[in-house]
Amino acid sequence: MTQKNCILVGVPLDCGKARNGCLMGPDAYRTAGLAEALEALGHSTQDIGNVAPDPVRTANAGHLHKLAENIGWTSALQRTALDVAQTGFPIFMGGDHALAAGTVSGMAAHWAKQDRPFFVLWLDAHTDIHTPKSTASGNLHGTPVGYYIGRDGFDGFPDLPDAVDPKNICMIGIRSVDPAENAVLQNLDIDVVDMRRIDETGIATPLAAFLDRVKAANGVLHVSLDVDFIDPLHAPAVGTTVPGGATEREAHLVMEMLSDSGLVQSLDLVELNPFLDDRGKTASLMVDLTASLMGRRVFDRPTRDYSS
Ligand code: B3U
Ligand code: MN
Ligand code: MN
Repeated sequence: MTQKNCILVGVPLDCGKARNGCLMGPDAYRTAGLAEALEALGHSTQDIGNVAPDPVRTANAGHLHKLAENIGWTSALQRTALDVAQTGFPIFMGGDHALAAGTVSGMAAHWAKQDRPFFVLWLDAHTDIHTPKSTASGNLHGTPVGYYIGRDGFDGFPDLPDAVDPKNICMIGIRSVDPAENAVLQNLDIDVVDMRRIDETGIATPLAAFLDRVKAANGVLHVSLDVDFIDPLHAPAVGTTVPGGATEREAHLVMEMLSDSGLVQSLDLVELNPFLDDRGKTASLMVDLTASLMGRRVFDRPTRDYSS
């Protein structure tokens, strides 16, 4: 992979759900040696420290958990993404998945200015496509996809500069979908790769088909990696464990294929809760997966072309 200038952005956002701990995520990635792993691969790194949310006051959050704080993070991160995308390859060290409302919408705005089609790979057990009106839990980490595709119901949130086209989204690892999410997904062209499809075809087939589409469109790709994409056996440091997830090997294969594609331009690492980790093993696995995405290989071999 070509050498990148990796901009490490700490996002200690912990307001997308009730269980605390994701605010320690950025420091866990620093402790697990994310910058060192990237530098060992020949990339340059720049850790710009932690972002802070914009101050926001809203009345009447109803059953929504920390609505004002979520809005303040979304505007701050949208701005930050637009800014750092100009100088390098942003790696957003979360923080829970509510951060993706800001990071993905900011990256979409950046690439819209360059007239490049923007695609998102959502690696997650969940589809996170609720709106503040449809969420039953009130946890806004279940809503970022709803925000960045431009669904109604995000009162008080910053205006969306450029909505992501649902046709340009692929979700892999899905195994927990609420009824309201299922209903909206029936009417959208998001490619939802649930665990059944992974079992039927293997994980490489749907990913290769998606990467072919990105390439054919001359597009760029943002990857949003939720810790719970991976099975909790390998990645226990997450608040919402859902059994039956991707294996460590499947997760590495996804990252290696993404690396071979050369299409990825930005990355979210989300939902790591170091308070729940087992001697840092989840933080270390997330660093190793990022290294695979950025070119680490166990053995030199020709780049594999998966296209049909
Ligand atoms: N869909 C559920 C559960 C959930 C979504 N994202 C996570 N959990 N991590 C909800 O609360 O919206
Ligand atoms: Mn998620
Ligand atoms: Mn999830």
